[in-house]
Order: sequence, then structure tokens, then C-alpha cells
Amino acid sequence: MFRKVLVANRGEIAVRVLRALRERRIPSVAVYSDADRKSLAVQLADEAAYLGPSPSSESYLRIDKLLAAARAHGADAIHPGYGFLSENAEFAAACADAGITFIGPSAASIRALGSKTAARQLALSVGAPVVPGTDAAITDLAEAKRIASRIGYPVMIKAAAGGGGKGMRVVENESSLEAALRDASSEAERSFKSAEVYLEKALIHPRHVEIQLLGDHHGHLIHLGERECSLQRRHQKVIEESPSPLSALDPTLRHRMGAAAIKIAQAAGYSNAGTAEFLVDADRNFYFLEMNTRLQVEHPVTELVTSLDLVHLQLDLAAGAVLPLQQDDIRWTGHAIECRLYAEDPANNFFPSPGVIERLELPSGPGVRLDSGVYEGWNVPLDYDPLLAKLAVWAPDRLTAIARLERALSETVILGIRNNIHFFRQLLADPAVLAGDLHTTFLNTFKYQDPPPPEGDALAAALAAYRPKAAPLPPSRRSAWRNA
Ligand code: MV4
Repeated sequence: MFRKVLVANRGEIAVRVLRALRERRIPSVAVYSDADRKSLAVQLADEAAYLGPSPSSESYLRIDKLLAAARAHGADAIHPGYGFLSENAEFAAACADAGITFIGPSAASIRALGSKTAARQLALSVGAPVVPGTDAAITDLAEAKRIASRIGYPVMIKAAAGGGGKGMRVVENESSLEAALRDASSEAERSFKSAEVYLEKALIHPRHVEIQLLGDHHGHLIHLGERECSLQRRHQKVIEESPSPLSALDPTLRHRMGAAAIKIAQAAGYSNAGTAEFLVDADRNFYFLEMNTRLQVEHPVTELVTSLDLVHLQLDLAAGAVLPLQQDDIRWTGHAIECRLYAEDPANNFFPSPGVIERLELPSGPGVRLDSGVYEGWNVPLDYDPLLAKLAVWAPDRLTAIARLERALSETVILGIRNNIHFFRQLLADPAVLAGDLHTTFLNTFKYQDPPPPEGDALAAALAAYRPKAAPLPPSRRSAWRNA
């Protein structure tokens, strides 16, 4: 096993990885920027390394500084978390060159799956279903017109290097194809420094279902089932669950999607944790979209239904262990659902709401798991994604899990910054959500209603409404300030 592991990330995922390291008794190194000097991750790690100023371009995205920190602290492995450099082949390669284990797939696998057109071709080569479309990048308008009329409108233009819906356009008919190609291509150039685009048939109201994969360095790959992630806002997931409500309708879907995902990963020489993303149409046909070559934000729902710890497994697999499980060992029990608690204002177009958390009451009790990166008094920086915590619950069935999530949200208090707790409570009461009737465009039409603000001095009133903190301890009890 590793001598010491550096966690090249921040927030709740850094905490998640640090917890696994502590459980394995592996010494840990957190990294931090100016804004994160007093972060929870820094407090929980054995050691901490300063990276630089708050902007991620000067801290969490600096390969040179991360490698220097790993060397200075004697770390022989780096866990990248998600976001930042987690899917950066150059970073994975730089770690390998420095003799440091990158806890993730090889740089070659990341590269092979980094381009959507390349991933599409890989899927086609192993007979996995992809959305009907072009085999490679579009080079001229006449070709685009030919292909679009063959697959039929509406078509979708996508950036080969794409992500987050950038460089994506739906085209309803041939007359709007030329302008849409130009727009998508220039947006792709601006966002990804690659103007390459390709065409797919546009699916109407598809679901987003993804398969969790695990692979070792000895050619073994298994899947841990699916996550339903159809509730998204502007390509940001809002709620994730496992199993997908579709699994109740078709128990073979998971196994067919899992088999397709494994074939694609095998063709890319994939190891460690990864996720194959699929779209599923109204007739429950599934189509491979792309591979996410990292641990994902929503991994806890898979952990809750499989009773596996993905970070422990990532450590073992990166250290060269043979997969300790075979496909037939994987069992799925009950239902898990997760929501992402954000410092954002649902009444103001989900605008980020950084600032000091004046009061924080977190839920617990049966079936509740909280992955948080914050504490009361913490100043949520404006420099990063304002994810505060992930609240995940497990219950024997889906409706009990939703009731449990609602109960946990009702216990949660976050004062001082705007947050999306109330948004979730409304969403979880929606008949379509309760019925599991989900699709990726659902939140485009969901109408959120803000609760009325408190009267008068809002903070004072809100604080008074909740359980007051204990009074200062009298002098005779001073010795009680220890966990003993
Ligand atoms: C699609 C699609 C419909 N048809 N492709 C959006 C981001 C990217 N990773 C894939 N996306 C989509 N691709 C075809 N051929 C609809 C979407 C889509 C979407 C997909 C997953 C989750 C949320 C989404 C929201 C809007 C559109």
C-alpha cells in the first residue's frame, strides 16, 4: 500500500478521500489555496501543503505545484477527486513520470476516452449501442446535410471535445443547419480549443442513466449497476439515485447496460473507477454517450446499495491489487437517493451565494449519510463550485427513501447564505418525481416557489427560531474541553 497519499482537491470530496485514508491508516496530505487555509480538509488531514492564491488556475489546477507538494511531503500517490485535474491525461502522465501513482485510470485510457468521437468509435467497434449519427467529425456542410437527412431531424450537433452542454445545438430542419454548425463550432473552439463537431439524432426527453465501473491492472472489469441522474439543471446534476426507477420496469436493463459499459472500458484498457454515461429513450433503448474517467460526485448512492466503498477500492486497485470481487459477488439492496446541497439562491436563478455559514444543523439518524466539506463559521469562497455537502439516504424501497430524504432535509439548517434545501423539499413532493417519471428536461419547466422571508432582523429571528447553542461553560467545567 501507499506510504502517503496527497489529495489534489478541496471541499467535500477531499474530506471523503481523507476519511478513507484515515480508515486505511495511510498518512494523508491535504492541499489548500489562500481561501482554503482553514478548510475542513486541512483540519482532517495529517499534513497540509499550500498551493497558492485562491483562483484554481493558480492553485488546484497547477500540476507543477501539486507534484512539488507531493515530493516535499513524501507522498507516493495522488488522489485527484473529481473536477480540477481528475480527467487530465497530462496530469496522470506527469504523476507517472514523477514516480507517483495517479489514483485513477492510465493517461492512455483518459486520452482514448477524452474525445467524444473517439469514445463513440470505440463503442461502435465493440458493438455497443450509440445514438445514430456521424462516425467522425463533420468537415463540410454538404456532408452534414446528407447525414442529417439520413438519420432524420431533429439532430443534435455536439463538440468532439465537449462537456457540460457547451458546443451543443439542436437543429430542427435543414435550413437552420448551417448557422447552427457555425455557432456550435465556434463555441467549441472557444470552450475547448477544438472546433471539431459531430452529429447525432436528437432524442426527445431522454433519461440520463450511468453505469459505475471498476477495473484492475490485470484485465478484470466489473460494473456496480446504474445511477439515474435525469434531474439536472443546465447540465448540473441535482438529484441522483440508485437503482434507476426504470430497473423496476425492466430488471435486465442494468445487466445489458453493464455488459455494454464493460466492453467499452475493456477496449480502452480501463482500470480503476469510471462511469459510462448513457441516454435512455422512452422505449427503454439505451445509447452510450461518453466515459467519465474519475470518481463521480454521486458515487455514494452506489456505495449505499452495494455496501462497497469505492475510495477504498480505488486505493487497492491503484496499488495493483486484483479486483477483490467478481461480477456475481455484486448484490444490490434497497434504494439510495442523494441531493447536492449548494450555496445558491433558487429564487434568483440559482445564483451562487458565497459567504459565512452563521448557523449549521446537520441531519443524522437511520439511513442518513452526509458528505460535507463545511462547518459552522466557514466562509464559502466565491472562487469555486459552491457545493456544501451531499445528503444521501438509504431505505428498503424508493418511496421510503424519498420520505427519509425529506425528513433529513427538514432537520437541516443552513443560515447566513442562501441554499437549495427548500428547492429540494418542493421537488421531492412533485408527483412526477414521486412516480419516478424523470427525464433530462424535467427541471426546465419545474416551477420553484421561495418561502416567505422572516420578518424584521432576519438572522436574529431565524437564530431565535432554532435550538439555542449551550451557554459558555462555567469555570469549574473548563476541564471538559476534551473528548474523554
Ligand atoms: C443528447 C440529448 C439528446 N439527444 N444527445 C447533454 C450533455 C451531454 N453530455 C449529452 N447531452 C445530451 N445529449 C442526443 N443525441 C440530450 C442531452 C441532454 C442531457 C443529457 C444528459 C443529462 C442532461 C441533459 C440535459 C439536456 C440535454
